[in-house]
Amino acid sequence: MFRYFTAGESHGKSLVGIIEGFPSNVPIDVEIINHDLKRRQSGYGRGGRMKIESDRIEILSGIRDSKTLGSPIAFTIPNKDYENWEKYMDPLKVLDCGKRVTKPRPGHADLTGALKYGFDDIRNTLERSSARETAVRVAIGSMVKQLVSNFNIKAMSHVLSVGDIIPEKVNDINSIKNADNSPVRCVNEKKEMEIIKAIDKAKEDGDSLGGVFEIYITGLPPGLGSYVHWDKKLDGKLAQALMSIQGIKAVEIGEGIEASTLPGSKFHDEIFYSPEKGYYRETNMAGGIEGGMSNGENIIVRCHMKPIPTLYRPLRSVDIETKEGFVADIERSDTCAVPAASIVGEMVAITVVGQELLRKYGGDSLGEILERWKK
Ligand code: EPS
Repeated sequence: MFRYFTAGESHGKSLVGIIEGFPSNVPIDVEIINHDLKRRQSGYGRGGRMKIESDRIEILSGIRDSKTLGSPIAFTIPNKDYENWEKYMDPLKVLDCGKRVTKPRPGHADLTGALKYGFDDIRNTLERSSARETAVRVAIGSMVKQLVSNFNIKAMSHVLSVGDIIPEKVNDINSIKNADNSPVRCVNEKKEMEIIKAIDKAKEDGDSLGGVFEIYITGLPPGLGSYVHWDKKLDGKLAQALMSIQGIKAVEIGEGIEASTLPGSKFHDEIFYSPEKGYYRETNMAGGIEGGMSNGENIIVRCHMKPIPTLYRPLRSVDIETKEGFVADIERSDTCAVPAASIVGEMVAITVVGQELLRKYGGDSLGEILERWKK
């Protein structure tokens, strides 16, 4: 089992990641990681910052000759914008406090973070609460994806809706593979146009939009996670990890929302058996998880993201220094980050699956895990 840490401020020198416990002999293609980092940065609706950054990973340890060593993998993703921010963000001496922030933005971590950690400059909170941190989680997920590809386990994501557009389910899950070809990562052409229009309109109005994205994980064996104790449940782990992505307010597994309204006879997936397929279900209302365990069907998770709280049409708040009310300053911001968040979701979900795969089939090297997998 591996664990991981992320560090770094949004306008600091660099983002940092460490993965400890990753098995040895896993081939890692750094260009695949860079490609996934780029996928996160693309997407219609991002703001000016994404024009500055072109994220690339720099591996510092744990990989030699493009194969993991079993030792901690350490890496950085430098922030290009740092050169514009050094005087405000220098770890040893801030030369210019001109960017001191005393006006908390509603919907952000700003006010509560400053109260919690005792700051009179909200920058100390907002730099770390920023979704920029997700670049590190994408890099980690990309390495996990390369690990689980040896077991033919795959993760995909796509955007179902933005704003009040009514989502339509996809019938053919193979079509999700084309999500990268859409600027909003939506594979339904009609919805894609609606989403682009909605983002344009929100931008024009100085507003922001949330939305829903869906993650599929395929190729899973039954039995990842467990029913025996609350903190071993796979659905619980996925929900925790996905909910921790900045802006995510709800996580639905399978038809979790409909489950509360349907009678049992219409919800539960019946079980069949054939010598070729083994046990299988013809429906997947459970989203591939029963009793906190993968049941061998595809895992399906939907995440609901709130609209970005930094608006060009500002909301009312209170200055932490003067305690006076004000209308928030206009700041550079994204209009909609749902397409980017779908990549983060895909990577975070596969990271959980990778951890659970190693928990069940674990070993020190890829070869050892593959041997246990085959048995
Ligand atoms: C973010 C605000 C914007 C986003 C940023 C997240 O950054 P800035 O304040 O520099 O304009 O672009 O997202 C990223 C930098 C990223 O890499 O995703 C925020 O406040 O959370």
